[in-house]
Amino acid sequence: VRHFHQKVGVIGVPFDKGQVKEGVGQAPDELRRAGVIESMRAVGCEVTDYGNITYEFKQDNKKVSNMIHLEHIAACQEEVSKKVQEIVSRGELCVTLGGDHTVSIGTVDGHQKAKGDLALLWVDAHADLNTNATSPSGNVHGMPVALLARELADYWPYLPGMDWQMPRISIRNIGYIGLRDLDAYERLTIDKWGVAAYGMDDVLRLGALEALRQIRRRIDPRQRRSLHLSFDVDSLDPLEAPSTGTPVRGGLSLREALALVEEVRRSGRLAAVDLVEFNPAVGDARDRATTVEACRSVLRAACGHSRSGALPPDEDLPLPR
Ligand code: NNH
Ligand code: MN
Ligand code: MN
Ligand code: MN
Repeated sequence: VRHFHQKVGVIGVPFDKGQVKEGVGQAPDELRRAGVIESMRAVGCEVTDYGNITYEFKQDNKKVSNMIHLEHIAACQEEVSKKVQEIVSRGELCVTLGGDHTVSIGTVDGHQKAKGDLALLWVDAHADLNTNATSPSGNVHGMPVALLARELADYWPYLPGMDWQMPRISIRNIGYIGLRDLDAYERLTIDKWGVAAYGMDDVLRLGALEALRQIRRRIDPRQRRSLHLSFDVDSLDPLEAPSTGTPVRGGLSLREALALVEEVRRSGRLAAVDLVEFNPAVGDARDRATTVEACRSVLRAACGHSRSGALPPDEDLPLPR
């Protein structure tokens, strides 16, 4: 059996203006330095690294209240969207190394433009469902899902610079796993729309894989949508991924997270993966190394590595004598 060589296109988005801590913008290059691209190749993927996304900042005086750096976000994520659309259209699995979680505004938009209907799995301690009217912080990394969801379009004012982005995904095609730190209005939104939102309590009660099975049945009942995995490293327990801006204790073990990513990968419909919120400047060298290794194993799982060795052996492996 000749195994399928998955083509993977990687972009880095060294963007940190969706939140206030320095350092998250260094993550893509830090991950490259640590050899994650080679680790994905070692799984058997044909990986093209398209480098980092750059953008031209257009000074814009129209400010939107309680939305920090919207003008940077609008300009950067428009470029991200274009690049992701191009990579997904080419049939490559698009892997985006963030950057804070605002990069998913661009990646999901680009994926959607390439593939039409998609199902979005948001793995996170947080729901990222605030609007500028409900956000406790004004940080846009807490708002991407609310920008992407069609049903929430009327809750936003006009956003200058964001005309390229249309909220086209139904909130019914968005699922969460790993939640444990929600703001009041996020809870309200989840309840109002009956969002497939699974917290750490659900992971404990059902197990991670059963929770995922239920989510997939709800967000993609006919199992035909292109799948987008948006993985915030703060979904992991801080013991597994300490170098992140807003750690919340009591999170996913790496064991659970890898089982989830392996299962998503096995669906055969995974078209885009975002790995966001790794901040190499948080913690010490050991924290950074722990977090890099967690990121590496998540990316390997997304590329088809299975801990049970389920990949067919390479045809050019020497046979045992
Ligand atoms: N919910 C908070 C906010 O909106 C925190 C969001 N922080 C995240 N999200 N890291 O994933 O500001
Ligand atoms: Mn997030
Ligand atoms: Mn988070
Ligand atoms: Mn081969």
